[in-house]
Amino acid sequence: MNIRPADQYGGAGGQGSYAVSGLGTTSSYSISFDQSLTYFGFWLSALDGGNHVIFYSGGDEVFSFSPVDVLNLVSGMPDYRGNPNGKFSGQNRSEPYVFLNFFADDAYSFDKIVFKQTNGAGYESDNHTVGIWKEQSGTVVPNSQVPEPSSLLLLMGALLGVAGTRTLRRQA
Ligand SMILES: [Ca+2]
Ligand SMILES: [Ca+2]
Repeated sequence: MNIRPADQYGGAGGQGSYAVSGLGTTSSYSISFDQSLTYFGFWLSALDGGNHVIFYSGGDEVFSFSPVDVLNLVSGMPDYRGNPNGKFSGQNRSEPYVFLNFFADDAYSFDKIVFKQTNGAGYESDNHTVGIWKEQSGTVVPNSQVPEPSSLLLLMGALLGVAGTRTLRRQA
């Protein structure tokens, strides 16, 4: 994993630094937790076609979220295109910038998250947020929009972050 100062591709708020994968053919970075969690949120910036986030529990994959899933979320919402922050506002306008919230349903949980890119373009992330959720918020994404490599996929859904929406409106 590389840490970069904020630029047009990442850095929440247009300042500080952010995490990004290497730029080789494929690369990844991961976060492991010493307890099981049911909530993860992060600011995904400059989405590319090979950017996948994958959740694990005890070494088993329980959920993955593909670039197409992100594109489905922001379909018809041009405000989520391009960097929304500060001096980088409006740059890289073709790529989505979103805060994603993931809530594990029922008895399911995760203890590791992998950010993986498969097309030589970086996977940028920032403001990693973890916890055990009690109440969901945001725009619920129907499970039908998510492809199904396994039945476990239906146990988690992704929500667009309210905070990201507010940021974009302020910039508008
Ligand atoms: Ca940051
Ligand atoms: Ca990217």
